[in-house]
Amino acid sequence: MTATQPVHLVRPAPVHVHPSSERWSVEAIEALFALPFNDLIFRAQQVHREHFDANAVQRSTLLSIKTGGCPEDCAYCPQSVHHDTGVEADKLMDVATVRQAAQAAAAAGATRFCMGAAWREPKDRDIEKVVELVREVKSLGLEACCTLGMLSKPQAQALKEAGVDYYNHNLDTSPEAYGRIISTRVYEERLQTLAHVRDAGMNVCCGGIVGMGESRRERAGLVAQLANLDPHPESVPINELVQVEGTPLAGSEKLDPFEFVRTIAVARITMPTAYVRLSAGRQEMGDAIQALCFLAGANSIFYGDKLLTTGNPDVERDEALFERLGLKSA
Ligand code: SAM
Ligand code: DTB
Ligand code: SF4
Repeated sequence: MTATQPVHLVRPAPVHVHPSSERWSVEAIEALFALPFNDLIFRAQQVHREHFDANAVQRSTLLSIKTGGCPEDCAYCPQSVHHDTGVEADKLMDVATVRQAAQAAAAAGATRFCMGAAWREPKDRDIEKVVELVREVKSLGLEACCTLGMLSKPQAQALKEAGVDYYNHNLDTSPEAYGRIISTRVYEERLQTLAHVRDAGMNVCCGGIVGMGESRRERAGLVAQLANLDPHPESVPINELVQVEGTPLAGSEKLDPFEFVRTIAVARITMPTAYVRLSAGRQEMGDAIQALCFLAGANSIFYGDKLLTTGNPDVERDEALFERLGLKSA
């Protein structure tokens, strides 16, 4: 017998938790991505357990309140007028329809209701109508979230006053990859809206999409942008590209599912107090990969059988998965 500890008893190095103000370099994030899978997941679990109940998952339900006809050319999006996807352009939904959907979401167990609109940026009169919808959702005891495109400062303030708890505005990919995906706006404009949301006092929900043909370095670049927002977002949706026929990204090479799980883990480690949401792409994912995502620190999902225009696992399947994994609602 030697004095050396058997390998299986050697503990990984202690986790260094970065305070929110500390900047993450792309290289440091790439180094996390490059860890052996088990070490990465272990570190993510450690960080997760320091800040959250490891068995609680928050549930948000989405509703597309204004579908299609969007002037932006986001290469992933079925709602852009630039792509022929068969998604029809609709007008803004009326209050009664939204109330009904929100009631159903609350009854199914969602705690947050997220209203999405296919706008580049809302007009002031759109905001007036959305304010009415927000009041309705809040009156049901749900948290309200909106994702309406770019906002001016006063528009962000008006939403905050109406009771919006979270504003979702994704950076989607790294600054370097952005121009390959969207040509009708620049990264800086997204950052500007995020600043307006923060200044107005709403919680920031900001994440991105992986599986768009980006490199690992570019995935690390996206996470660095998110983690270096000061403070980092309270909610971080990690979407896997849902490939929609007619969009330029349909037919992209599918991401290795373990790389998706790694992205979740890296988001958890770099944004310790954020709700990391396992977002679009769950319908195409097996239960085992979803379970790994929860193990990697995902603690929020979109809940209900539809995202905005594409499908999501139905409530029964999610209830069964929660039961099998011993997960509870946050
Ligand atoms: N128009 C607003 C905007 O772009 O901010 C709000 C709605 S937009 C549909 C919200 C987010 O949905 C996008 O930022 C993107 O991250 C996500 N998304 C859109 N199409 C997607 C797809 N096919 N797969 C995965 N995520 C998608
Ligand atoms: C987010 O990050 N993902 C959601 C929500 N925020 C608005 C949207 C996913 C959309 C997936 C494609 C669709 O259903 O149209
Ligand atoms: Fe429009 Fe948003 Fe879709 Fe881009 S992601 S095309 S801005 S709805």
